[in-house]
Amino acid sequence: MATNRTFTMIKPDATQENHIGGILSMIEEGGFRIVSLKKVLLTAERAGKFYEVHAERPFYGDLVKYMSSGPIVAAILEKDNAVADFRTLIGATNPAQAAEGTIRKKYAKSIEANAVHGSDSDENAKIEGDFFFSADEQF
Ligand code: DGI
Repeated sequence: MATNRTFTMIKPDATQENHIGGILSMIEEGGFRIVSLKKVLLTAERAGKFYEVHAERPFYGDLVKYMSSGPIVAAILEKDNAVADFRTLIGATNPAQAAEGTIRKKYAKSIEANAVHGSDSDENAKIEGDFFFSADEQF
């Protein structure tokens, strides 16, 4: 498994407010190469499957509803130390705690509508990338 890749989604709030280009620019300027890219409208069922690990959390229902409320942009990204460096670039889950210069500081509206997703491990990056992209779309 490649350890120099991570997976991201630009979430519905950010796509609806025309921040796709701004966020992709921050990603590329942060040194990441875009390996795979697509815009998708998730059904509630697909969103629920993606966030299955959070199924027991109290916010799961709201999260699934939100993530299927509008299109998202899914992408696989490549860079040395991709998972950790991308978590640094996106900032804290809660934008009130996100550092200056991070994507969430600039674009997130709330802890739920927080503009972007970033994988939390190499293993999850692979699982999440494969959730959206077939092998011939990962190059
Ligand atoms: O890896 P992160 O996206 O930073 O955070 P996470 O894996 O802990 O949670 C996944 C998503 O779930 C997060 O991006 C937004 C949502 N979430 C997390 N904590 C809360 C939450 N949503 C609500 N409404 N309330 C929470 O406390």
